[in-house]
Amino acid sequence: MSSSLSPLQKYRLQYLPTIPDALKNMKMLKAIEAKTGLELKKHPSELEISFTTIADFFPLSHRAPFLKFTKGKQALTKPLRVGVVLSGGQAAGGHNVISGIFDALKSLNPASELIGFLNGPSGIIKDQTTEITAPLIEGYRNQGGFDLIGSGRTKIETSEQLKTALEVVLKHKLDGLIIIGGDDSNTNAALLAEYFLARQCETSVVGVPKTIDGDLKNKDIEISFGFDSASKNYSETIGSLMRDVFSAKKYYCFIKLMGRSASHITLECALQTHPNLTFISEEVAAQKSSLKQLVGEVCNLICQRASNGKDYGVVLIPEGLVEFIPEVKCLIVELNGLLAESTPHYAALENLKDDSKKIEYIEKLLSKDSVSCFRSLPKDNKLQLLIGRDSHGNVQVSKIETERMMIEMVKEELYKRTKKGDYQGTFSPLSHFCGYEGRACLPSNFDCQYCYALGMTAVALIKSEATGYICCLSNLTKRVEDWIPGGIPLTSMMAMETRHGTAKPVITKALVDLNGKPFEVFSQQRARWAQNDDYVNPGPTQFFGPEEITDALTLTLKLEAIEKQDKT
Ligand code: FBP
Repeated sequence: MSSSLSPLQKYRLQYLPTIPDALKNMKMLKAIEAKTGLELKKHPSELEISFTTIADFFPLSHRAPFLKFTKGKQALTKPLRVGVVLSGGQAAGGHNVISGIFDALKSLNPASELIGFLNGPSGIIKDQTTEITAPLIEGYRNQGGFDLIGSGRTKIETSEQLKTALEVVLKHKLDGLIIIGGDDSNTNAALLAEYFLARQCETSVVGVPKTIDGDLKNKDIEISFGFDSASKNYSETIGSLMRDVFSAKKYYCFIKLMGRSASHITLECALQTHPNLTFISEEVAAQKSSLKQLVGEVCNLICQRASNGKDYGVVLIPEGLVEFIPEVKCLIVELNGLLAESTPHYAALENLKDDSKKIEYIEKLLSKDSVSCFRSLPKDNKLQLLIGRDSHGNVQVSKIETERMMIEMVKEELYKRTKKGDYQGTFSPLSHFCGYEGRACLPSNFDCQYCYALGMTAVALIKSEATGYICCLSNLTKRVEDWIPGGIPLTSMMAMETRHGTAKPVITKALVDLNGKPFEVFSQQRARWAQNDDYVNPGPTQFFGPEEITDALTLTLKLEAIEKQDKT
């Protein structure tokens, strides 16, 4: 932790998250099969044909029951030794998961120990650890970032890596290993749990749902942590930019929002701020809209507003949009194949220093359709599509400046319309990326409390010797005291997907549901937002003041809860 703290950071160190009633006495917790609160449902093994394949991968853990915690008899607990690792991108609240784990362990038995694996899952493989002590954790309570132990994107999946991980947890005599991560990290947690079980290793492996993207959720996991803080952080920025645009009345602001594939963040920010136009990637894919059509949509908005004397506006663009536009998606798939690190083209392209030569080189390799799509893109975006892939071999959408791409293509189209006499306005665009700042900001009250309770739930699962589970708190739209802690078997969240040509069990990413309540509310209002200036400025995340402001929930969470209730 930096030795300098702002006055607000110091105040936040003192903030005490409210604890769900069910977690108030860790010593009395008892795990039971979920019958109420958490919906009792049949395990996919009883429902799906794909079960045979999932069961093949998880013969020992695929039948684990859903769990929830209730009050049991006070029991003495032996000291527990637990390891924790942060995996993937930052999400506000990560430090509170760790402080929740730490406090829960110490409340069970003051001799319990927590060790942090450094810099992500590679810290397990390389056995790089630090002991998390009371004085150390004190400086990180309610603070943003992941810097207490760092994070990383290494995956533990090869047999060599699994073997090393086993040796390391045995060496540290761990009762539990907590993996704080997104869908891929939790898939790997399930693999690790199964691997340990098969080798009679008693270390429980427990996952915690983390990602600002909000795509690690289902009927039981209501939201991943970090989504609340990130969408509040971005909504503040959007609201302020709107106010500027509305005051100056001469700019069009194109704002790209982080969130990888899913558009949950963009949808939440649109509901909070009411922009003139918002693209939702899932809708673009469903309607099979082409890039030209999307550019046309923006231009229609600009022309119509110009005819009402308005040469300003705000457009929201989800980070992953390009991957959902059919022809760009095909182009990206071709490029991913051509530019995989093992291919000669990857090395050849690396050796070309001149950007135009790189573009020429790749154009020769692309199919007819993809080359025409590639040629239609602005030069900077062509080059961004050629940069290194992520650890899954996919293009890094956060590095593609879709907001600038849109601006360039809109400029061209407006020029044509001006020449035809269809547009007489003035187009002064601004671009903005709401990205990394929303991942490491000071966590909102919601994320502080949610994360702390998730950390405690992880310990409850380990104490119950449950393995292959992800922590779950349900009832999140109710008072924190009424949240219900439980555990969801990771295998119940999996489906078979083809990755790099091989069928693999993976936790399915939750994309925006076009039949869901948040999208329905958005689509009922967007026509009004397009022409009227109904801008809303939510302001910065508040930590002091009335609870309805400090502890406000995202509209996504609220609307999904209403939808769930309507269905029952
Ligand atoms: P996780 O899925 O690991 O939570 O990461 C989320 C995210 O912030 C995405 O929204 C974004 O596309 C990506 O990470 C950026 O990755 P990197 O940190 O490698 O630049």
